[in-house]
Amino acid sequence: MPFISAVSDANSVLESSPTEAVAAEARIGLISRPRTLAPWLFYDETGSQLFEEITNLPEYYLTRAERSIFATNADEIIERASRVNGNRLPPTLTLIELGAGTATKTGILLAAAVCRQGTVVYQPVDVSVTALEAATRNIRANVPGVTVRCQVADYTTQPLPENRLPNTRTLALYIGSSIGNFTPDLATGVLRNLRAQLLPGDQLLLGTDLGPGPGKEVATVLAAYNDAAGVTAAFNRNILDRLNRELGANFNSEAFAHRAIWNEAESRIEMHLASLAAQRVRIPANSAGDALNLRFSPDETAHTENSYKFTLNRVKDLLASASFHLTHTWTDPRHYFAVNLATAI
Ligand code: AVJ
Repeated sequence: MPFISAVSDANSVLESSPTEAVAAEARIGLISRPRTLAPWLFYDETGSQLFEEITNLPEYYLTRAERSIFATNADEIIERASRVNGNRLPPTLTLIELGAGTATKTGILLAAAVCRQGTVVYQPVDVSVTALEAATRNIRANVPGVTVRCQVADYTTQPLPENRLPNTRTLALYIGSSIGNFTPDLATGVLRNLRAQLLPGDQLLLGTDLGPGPGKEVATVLAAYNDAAGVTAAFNRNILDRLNRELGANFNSEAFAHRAIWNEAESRIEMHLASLAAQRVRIPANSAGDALNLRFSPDETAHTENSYKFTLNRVKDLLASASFHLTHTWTDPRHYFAVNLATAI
């Protein structure tokens, strides 16, 4: 995971700039067998733009399905998240979003919260300053009544904002099936890091893509990662271009094929980059170590992403493993995607 400290802490930024984290990650991943490149490397400026494009592709149903769930159920989601047992005053929600990106879907939930409570504090957390700027602009322009407080942080390891007002409850949003990028152990770790910063009664809204089943073909899931226009392929190859730009590597990204496969045993889509020929790549010496001379044999791969697909039982167990109790799940009519509300216990 990249470490980017809060903007105010200039020393930490210098000690651990994004490019240093990229250099370390690339070295560790590319000398491993099988070779790997962590999915957070996708999201430089170009990659974030390509991801935005992916969310609009006809094959990429995830974003549309989740947005439709929000559009249909936002009031109920906010009402349930605000619900109390006993006769205490209903709390005011503060919404914190992990990996907010440009917050395009969040506006629907924020509008529902403003409707219920008049105003709402929204705290997007992301490693990307540009994404947070876009999120702030987007929400300020479209949802009156929201106070936006950004935080630059890696939510998987770093603390969340904790300037809690009296009689407020945190609703943490972790949407878009971002949790799907983590293996089960790491996913539990991410949710435990979040849980450690919440109080009992705080809420988590978790978006999860669902696995193939009745009415959802493996082919449908695969197509979402293998679009006809080749945007996902460009997104995948951009990792190599990024290593060229930031580390001075000399990958020919066109000499690698985008490959997406369904791993049934692990219930996940895997993305790989497969070398189309025997080729050599050099990464000059950098903060992470000496120059690297890599040899790829024909068809040798680098594993760039896992995207886990869930069952509702699996969601329940994952939440329980981090001391959250699943209280409600909303799905779209085709049962492609699930939005899950859980209470911190
Ligand atoms: C942002 C992690 C949810 O796994 O579907 C999109 C990223 N990768 N196309 C996903 C992604 C390829 C996406 N997540």
